[in-house]
Amino acid sequence: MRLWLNQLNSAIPDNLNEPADLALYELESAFPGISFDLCEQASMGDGYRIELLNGETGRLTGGKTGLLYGAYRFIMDRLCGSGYSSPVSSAPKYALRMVNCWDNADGEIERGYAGQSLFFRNGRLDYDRDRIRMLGRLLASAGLNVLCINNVNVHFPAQLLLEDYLPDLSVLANLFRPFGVRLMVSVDFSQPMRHGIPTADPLDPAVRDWWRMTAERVYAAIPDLAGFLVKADSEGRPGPFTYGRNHAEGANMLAEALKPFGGVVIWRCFVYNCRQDWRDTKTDRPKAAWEHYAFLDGEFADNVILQVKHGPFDFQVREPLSPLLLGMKKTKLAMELQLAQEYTGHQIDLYTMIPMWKELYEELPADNIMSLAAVSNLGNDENYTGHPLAAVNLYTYGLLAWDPSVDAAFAVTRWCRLTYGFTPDQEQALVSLLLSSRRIYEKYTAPLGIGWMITPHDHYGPNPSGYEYDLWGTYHKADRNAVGIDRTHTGTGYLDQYPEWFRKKYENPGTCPDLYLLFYHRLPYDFRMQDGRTLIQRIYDDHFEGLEETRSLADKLLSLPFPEPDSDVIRDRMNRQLYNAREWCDIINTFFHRLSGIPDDKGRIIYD
Ligand code: GCV
Repeated sequence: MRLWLNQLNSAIPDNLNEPADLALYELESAFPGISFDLCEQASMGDGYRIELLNGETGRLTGGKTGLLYGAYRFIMDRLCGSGYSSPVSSAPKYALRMVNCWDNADGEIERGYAGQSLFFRNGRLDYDRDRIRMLGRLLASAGLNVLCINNVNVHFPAQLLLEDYLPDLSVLANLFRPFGVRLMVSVDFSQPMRHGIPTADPLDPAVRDWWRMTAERVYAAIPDLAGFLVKADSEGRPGPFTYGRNHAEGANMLAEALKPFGGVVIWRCFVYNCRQDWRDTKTDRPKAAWEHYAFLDGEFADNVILQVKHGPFDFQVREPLSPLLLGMKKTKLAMELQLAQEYTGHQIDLYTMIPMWKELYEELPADNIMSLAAVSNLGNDENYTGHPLAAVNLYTYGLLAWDPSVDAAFAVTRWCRLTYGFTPDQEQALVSLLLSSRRIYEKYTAPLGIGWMITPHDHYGPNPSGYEYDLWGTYHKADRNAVGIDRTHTGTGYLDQYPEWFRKKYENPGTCPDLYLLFYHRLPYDFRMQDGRTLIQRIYDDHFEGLEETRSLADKLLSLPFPEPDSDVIRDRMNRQLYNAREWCDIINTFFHRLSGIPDDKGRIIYD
């Protein structure tokens, strides 16, 4: 098993209590020939400045945690071959660089593809301290600093993290503290009702008191807890709507309780009707978040951050940027990404995400948000991410959260070098395979932004009509003539939620970027794409190409000298990806061929 920074000591001592102690330990054990002078300047926070004087003395200046980030930066730069002829300074763009684990107390992970939880077993906090320290190193070296360890769907007994399990949680917080990682807890909005209070109404004085007292207790045990993460009124979770209150009233009530302790409320905006009747053509699910939140812009307390999924649906391979991220100018926002490959191959198929994140930032001014969050792809598999190459997503996410202008190829190259130490040719081959993997996956799955043609619930493999007559609002409405939903002004009006520059880019099917075409438009199969091909031909071509490119990716990937046991795991997963790509290609092509009756103009095999 190879993790990035495997060049460092595999044991991290138990007795290093401060980030500066850890920084010194990591530096001195990585480079015994260099003596380091660490100078703490509190005002620098997470920022640092590194100098290498005459090659033998290093001087590191930084805030309390900045010293640690500086140490890892120096170590990684040197391992990647940087000379340090002049000083290097850096500070993160976002103060909160968050990882959200969807771990349940029984040890299962919702949408987890790397084994069981690293934190919970049998309903209790129960973990391997060495693995937690190793995780601390991985997170800190990637620049990540907030870890929410429990699922946003708070199933009993996870509520006890704020109650009987609080002492255990505090021990875990102590373990992460030297790594600059602060814990966060997902909370159940109805939790006061476990304590004899008949309501969870956010305006009820008894409810407010309960949360105030709870915050006091929690912060007495964990003074640097980052705050609470909340999924409310979403997919059956309790929330303010039950009491006729809006989400500003709900979030602000918790914010008031956390305020004296410097905690934040991270309030998720994943609210939509998950009991939709497929016959209902008035409701268009992507419009939901805007309808629930846009009118509340400016109403949230200053320690509330709205956490918005990057797209209006749910982590499909291609979705537009959520309109909330462009529209809520008076509200603190975090963008939520998903490292767990729920819809993107379950950490079986290769899928490197940073090219997609960089596309989001082409339309998202980095200052529109003040934080990034990502759903974790971690588990207790030996390599932490199931597929050894899925770790690139955790590492590059950290680099992006530190500096959204980071170059995708630079970030991926750095991960490859720190993990495998290949020759330059091998490294270049791996980097280019990783960078192409997202587009390849996109080609063989649901076409041109339409999404959702995936096996319901499990979300791996094709089932083009699996969600078509279901409750989730995720319809493509393919018939014998056309496919897609018109989301322009004359259709569902979804595009009206965006600023004019954005609308103009997508509203006309003749000029809409082709990869988003079926997200915004309903089009006949003989519609002419900008490149002259018909829509149906483009669908066939993409799918055949996606399968071919997967085959070529497999050949190239499997010729690289991965060490054991990575090579076995990679080979096994690659074979499963090949099977999956073929299923997707044939089923999607057959689906559209049967409906449209239009043959492939290149005469390739479509199974009818
Ligand atoms: C944690 C999707 C997933 C759910 C997840 C939810 C969310 O619906 O399938 O497993 O629940 O998103 O983000 O809250």
